[in-house]
Amino acid sequence: MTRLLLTLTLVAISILGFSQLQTLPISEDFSNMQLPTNWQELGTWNYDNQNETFPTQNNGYIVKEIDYPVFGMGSDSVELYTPFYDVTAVTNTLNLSMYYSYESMFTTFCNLLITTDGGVSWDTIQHIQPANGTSFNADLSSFIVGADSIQIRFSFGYQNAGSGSGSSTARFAFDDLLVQELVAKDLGVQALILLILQYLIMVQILLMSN
Ligand SMILES: [Ca+2]
Repeated sequence: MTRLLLTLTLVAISILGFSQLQTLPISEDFSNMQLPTNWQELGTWNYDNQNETFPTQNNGYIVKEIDYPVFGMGSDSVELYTPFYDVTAVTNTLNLSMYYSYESMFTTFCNLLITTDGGVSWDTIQHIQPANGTSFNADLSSFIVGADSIQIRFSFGYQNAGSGSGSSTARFAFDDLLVQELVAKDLGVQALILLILQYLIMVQILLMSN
């Protein structure tokens, strides 16, 4: 019942917040060691600043540990939502990057999701796989065709976790989330370099022919 109320509250907050679009980029290094302003969580996430290799781990990162569920059956998850961001002005590649560690001693899932309709439906950007201190990139361009806004969501949990021991845990930590539009390279400079190279090749040919 409590969970249902939490979910309904979150949906209500989402709908209210939907009209207050943020401006890209999404740039979060968790330097306040607390839930960032306008982010929402379902379940409690924690914060740490040690034992990782993230570029800004020293100022804090977000982390969640899940203990092995009793009997390994049923399901549960913790969710984390960014605010809504305006993507109407995006014309180039919209890229997501982040650093993360994910380890699990029983069957869990860790999904990176995106919505473009205010949280009514969600597309999976990536089923995150267990890895120790690695980085991740995703091109979001195909998800935002015709969209006005995006919201990113992390969903970490288990469903029918299977066999294991009572002391098993799963852990997901991430940091330095950046969602930004990649600016096209300066074609003027590229053209100039190409022209110089062509000139040098021509000079070389002329010298060789003499
Ligand atoms: Ca950090």
